[in-house]
Amino acid sequence: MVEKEIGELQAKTLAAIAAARSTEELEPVRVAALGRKGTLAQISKEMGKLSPELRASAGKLLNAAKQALEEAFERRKQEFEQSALRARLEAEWIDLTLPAPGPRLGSLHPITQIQAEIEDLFVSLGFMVLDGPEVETEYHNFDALNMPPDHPARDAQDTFWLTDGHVLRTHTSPVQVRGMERFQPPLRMIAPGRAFRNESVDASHEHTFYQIEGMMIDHDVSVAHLLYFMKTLLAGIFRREVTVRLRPGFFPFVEPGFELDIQCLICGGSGCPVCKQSGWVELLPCGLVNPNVLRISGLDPDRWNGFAFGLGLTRLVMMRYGIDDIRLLQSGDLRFLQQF
Ligand code: 2NL
Repeated sequence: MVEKEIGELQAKTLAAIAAARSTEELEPVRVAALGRKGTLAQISKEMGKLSPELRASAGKLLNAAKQALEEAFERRKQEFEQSALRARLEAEWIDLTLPAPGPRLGSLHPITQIQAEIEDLFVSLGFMVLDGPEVETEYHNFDALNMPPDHPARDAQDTFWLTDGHVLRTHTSPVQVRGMERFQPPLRMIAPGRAFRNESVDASHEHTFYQIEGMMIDHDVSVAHLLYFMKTLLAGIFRREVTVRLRPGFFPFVEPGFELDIQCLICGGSGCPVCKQSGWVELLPCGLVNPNVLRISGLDPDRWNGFAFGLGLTRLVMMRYGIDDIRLLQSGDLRFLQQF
């Protein structure tokens, strides 16, 4: 009777061990069979009622069943541990022979890129690239450029004045004035950098903008030379030949002064929204250096003359990439910057 009970328990428990899917499912099966109040303990207690002969043989059988079940539990538990380990090794391996991902690279701001391109182009044409202070004297920013004391650009509404009489330069022209003071002609130089105007900021006006001014001083420089260099410059920027025209323009530092237009690159001159149906886009002011400007910086206008121009980099970048809000350029917004 007891033998049968032990046999059934063993068979049932072995089946439950095999059916368990995890260590967690296994534990209640073990407690039910081998625990202190489990079935085996129960049977063991009942065996006290048996005769000594029966008790001895049943006791042997019980011990054998207990050992067999304990072994079966242990094996099953190890199986679970093995497969858990295999799954982890499969999921968590890393290949230490792969190259490291390396630092995340940034990129140059689009204005810096176009500035570098134009610098390279002018260096190849024999120009110096000059730098100068952003906080300027009134003399270098205005007087030396033949701008009369009552010129509207000097007004505090257009210019940031410091309390000590200095200004934030309103163009990079003063760098070229300093170039004329420092070097002897013949002279070819460009002055790239930041300039500042007291503007209310909106989608097309910024208080800080970037430009490159340039000038060449030599003997008998003509408008033909100016046009040659401007066409070479624009072909480099737009990577194709461009058709240009000059309209008269007035700036105190040049005489004659011009507005240089290019034939619209979008429609080829037939008229479109970009050129406002005119076929032409205004690009840069330029001219022959006013003799007064040469004289103020100590050059003899009877021996020397030259051409000069001012190119707004901010507008050029907006044209090249189709940027419709000037404020994006100074925003520091990575979603914008990462496109370049
Ligand atoms: C502008 C200004 C121009 C110049 C700038 C210049 C400088 C010297 C002498 C003569 Cl030292 N001219 N610079 C000449 C013509 C136009 O434009 O604000 N352009 C965006």
